[in-house]
Amino acid sequence: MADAESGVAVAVLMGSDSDFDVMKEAAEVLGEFGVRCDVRVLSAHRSPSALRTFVEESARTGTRVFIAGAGGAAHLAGTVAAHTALPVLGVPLPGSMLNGLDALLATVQMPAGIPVATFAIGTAGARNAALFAVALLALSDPALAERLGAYRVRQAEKVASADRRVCDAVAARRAET
Ligand code: RP5
Repeated sequence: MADAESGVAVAVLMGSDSDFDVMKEAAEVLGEFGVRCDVRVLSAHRSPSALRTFVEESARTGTRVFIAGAGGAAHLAGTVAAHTALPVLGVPLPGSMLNGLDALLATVQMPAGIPVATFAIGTAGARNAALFAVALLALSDPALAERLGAYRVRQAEKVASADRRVCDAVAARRAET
């Protein structure tokens, strides 16, 4: 699932180490699927040269998908997309005075021609971006596609067992009255 040269198919980027608590969820999901990733703090505003160098170098050495999480005036994903035509998945992060709504709008409102796939604010977005990266890689990796299918089955089983628990609890309550 990764290029032989680097062995790393996905880069998980964040604008600050204050983003790590949320963005580590993306790395965890990728790990569950056996997808190796780089995890880096690189800022569109504070370290633009380092960001550009990283994007260009990692695209050259085999990275296939970039996940970029940032809060506030969140330009990280858009800046990554400006430097590569590979898929860029943006995760708006909370933590600002506007609780991530600013980051959501900054990430999603890209000009036509430079796309960023934008996910939910926060942890759900980080986890879903990782799952989406897995889905992209699975297009050319049947073993990974199988693991993604199995993940969906396990998820549905958890919902079914939650449903049984709730139905039992409701039935028990009704029997008491
Ligand atoms: C953004 O500004 C970062 O992605 C982070 O979410 C936010 C605040 O950064 P720090 O001031 O905590 O470093 O660029």
